[in-house]
Amino acid sequence: MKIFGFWLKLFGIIGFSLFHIAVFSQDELITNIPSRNTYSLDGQWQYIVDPYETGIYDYRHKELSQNDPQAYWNPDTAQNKSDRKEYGYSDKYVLKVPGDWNSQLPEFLYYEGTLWYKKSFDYHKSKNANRIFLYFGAVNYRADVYLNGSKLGIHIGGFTPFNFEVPDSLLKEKGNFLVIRVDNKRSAEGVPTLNTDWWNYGGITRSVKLIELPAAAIRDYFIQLKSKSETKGEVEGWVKLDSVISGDKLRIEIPALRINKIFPETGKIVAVHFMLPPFRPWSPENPVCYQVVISNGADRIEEKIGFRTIETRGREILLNGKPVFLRGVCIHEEIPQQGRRAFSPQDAMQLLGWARELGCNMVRLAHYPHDESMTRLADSLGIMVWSEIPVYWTIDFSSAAVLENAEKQLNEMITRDHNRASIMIWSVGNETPVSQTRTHFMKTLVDSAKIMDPTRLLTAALEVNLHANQQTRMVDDPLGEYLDLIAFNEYLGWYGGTPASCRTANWETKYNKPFFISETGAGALGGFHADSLTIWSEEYQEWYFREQVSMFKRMPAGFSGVSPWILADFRSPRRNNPVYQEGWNRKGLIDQQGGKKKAFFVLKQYYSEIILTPSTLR
Ligand code: GCB
Repeated sequence: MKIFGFWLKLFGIIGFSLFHIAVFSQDELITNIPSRNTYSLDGQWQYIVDPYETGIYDYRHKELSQNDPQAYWNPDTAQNKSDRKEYGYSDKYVLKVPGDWNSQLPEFLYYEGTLWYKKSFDYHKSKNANRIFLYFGAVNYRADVYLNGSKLGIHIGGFTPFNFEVPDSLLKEKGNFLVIRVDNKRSAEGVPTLNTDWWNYGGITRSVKLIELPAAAIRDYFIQLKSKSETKGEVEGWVKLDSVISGDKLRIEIPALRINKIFPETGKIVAVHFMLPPFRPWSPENPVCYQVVISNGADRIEEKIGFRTIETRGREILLNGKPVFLRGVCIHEEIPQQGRRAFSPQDAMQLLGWARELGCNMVRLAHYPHDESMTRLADSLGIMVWSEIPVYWTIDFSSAAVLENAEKQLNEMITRDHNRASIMIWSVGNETPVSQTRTHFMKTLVDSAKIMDPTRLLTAALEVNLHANQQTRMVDDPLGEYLDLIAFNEYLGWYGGTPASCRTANWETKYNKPFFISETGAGALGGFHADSLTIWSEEYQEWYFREQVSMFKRMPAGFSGVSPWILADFRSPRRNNPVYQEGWNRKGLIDQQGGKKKAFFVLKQYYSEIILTPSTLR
């Protein structure tokens, strides 16, 4: 009966995906790219910067037709000496992919608009390849994709992957050209919207690849322990095939656990259900990931999966059945020393390496899904992850199109990472202002996420209200009703009061659930020293965290962790103090040059005390 319920939910997911294919025109996501046969299109791409969008609109601002010779997706070489071409791609103008454009050329630092990318390539299809897909790790914000002059589709949303099937007839052995129109203009109906506190890095920010799939490919799979610890090693999930070959069987092997299970391919979705023998659960102390091989007659996928349970019981979070305290930190996807988007395994190593030095067992990847190299590295380092969609501040909660966009980004985030052991928490947004419309919007996202992945905790970073008694800070956002973890941002002693305010503050949540401080922080310019009352000094920030830590130690039952804001300074156009900020949010525990500020060590000390004597918690 339970399996039947699961199937119903699954059909819901498929219905959802098909609906989105119709609207957004890209294909269902291919997962586990590292295990696929791929051809990289990373490297130098030619570009045209096009603030007036001449590549797509004529002088009456009418859209150019598909084969208009002035459209920037068509061949850009003049046909004869009289041919008037008012655009062209050239090696004089190149950008690196992956990478944001803002950090690559000084004149692009503030650019928000349309930029066209072009890559020429030859391609020889391998013998076993049946279908070819073009895969993007992420493009911020809107991508219109054209191959050899034909439009493959569009994608909206700057931080999630997408792929398009490439028709056989379109791809040639020699002389292909791929053109991407990238538009990162902010808009009121965007997710995120006009207003954020981070840099709007534009461009093809993550890798681009051709992916070869066999017929009957294994498109995606969900192989996870059921969420409750009492289930003791029960794996329940599914494998999604592109097509079914009659009589074919699906095999799942976990060699180290001597698992070798066969499932009949009765349809494109194969339900899988089996028990693990005694196994070593994944945990931050022991991040064991098992090699899992999924195969059928046509395809073979290798994956590393860690098995663990995460759940709540009353006011506690339980990892593998035992209470856990999340020693976290928030991270933006940015390398401060270079003021650019992070995108590579080396970048992930720098950021998660810093988090580890701080003593973290958890990171909050703010405020959007980060590159897959982050979550894969978190799996192997044993760092628990909170992953979030950019439903941030004042997006248009009344719009059905905005909700559809947010749901699609949620779907892509979860689909890409639903086999990562490190991911413990999906977040559907940050500091969204309470109203009935907003709560309905957010609940819709929570409900969808629960269907897509019933095994992880659901949350959103909420705000706190000062109680009528002026001392108690109350978390009573109605959205809390639907969340597993009550998370809130507090900046007591920065946005209001001094750090001394922490001494008398009391915290309460109206929900009998674990609670988590998803942000707290103060700005300090690295290297600026003064007495602790001087704002922007490292000493002020140090004092702020000292007071915060004393306050954490007297938090009521249910306090389950904290992720201070933020690991490192990051660019933000909202931060315009000409002496201390200069376009940077300075709440980093690490400064723009990669130097650790004094506050880093306050937090490190707190975390090391928790590791040694968990009773410090209260
Ligand atoms: C917040 C936001 C975060 C900001 C931060 C700040 O509450 O969630 O995105 O950057 O405060 O520095 O004010």
